[in-house]
Amino acid sequence: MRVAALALVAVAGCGVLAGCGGTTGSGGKDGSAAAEKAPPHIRVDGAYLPEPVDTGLAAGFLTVHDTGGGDTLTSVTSDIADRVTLHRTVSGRMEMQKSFAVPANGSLDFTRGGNHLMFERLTHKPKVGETVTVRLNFTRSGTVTIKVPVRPATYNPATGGSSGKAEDDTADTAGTGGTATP
Ligand SMILES: [Cu+2]
Repeated sequence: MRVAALALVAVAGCGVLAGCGGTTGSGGKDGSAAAEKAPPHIRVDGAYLPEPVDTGLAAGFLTVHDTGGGDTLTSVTSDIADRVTLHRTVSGRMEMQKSFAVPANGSLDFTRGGNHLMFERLTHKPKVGETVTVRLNFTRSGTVTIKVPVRPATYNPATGGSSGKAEDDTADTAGTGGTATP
């Protein structure tokens, strides 16, 4: 079930990126010029949105992978929210960010207890089993549209399931160098 969802996300990402297997073959051997113009390769996986308690707020988690020259995530939009903001967590407190860098050949993680997307003023309360369309806007790669599955509120991506006790602390170990989750 989780595998299928991830595959769906990967396909959705590729559909938007012209360079994702689509146009790379057209230039043949045009060497350096083509390489210079090739867009940075952004891939998003592991995306999920825990079912929120109401229509006020929902969080979103995902990982952005870069296999190009690095990029910057500058904004996010979604059909289900008036606006989507980018947050990081510092010493247990959320701070809104204007942008997030995606390191070259590295990844940018949004995980529980760390960075996250914040969906504000939802059009409706998304339910488990739904998918939410989310558009990620990058400085170099342009807009990457993904389908984000809605998961149970206690969903744990490490196990692929949801447990009664949410282990938020452990989820942070894969994260972004934050050490201060209380
Ligand atoms: Cu937040």
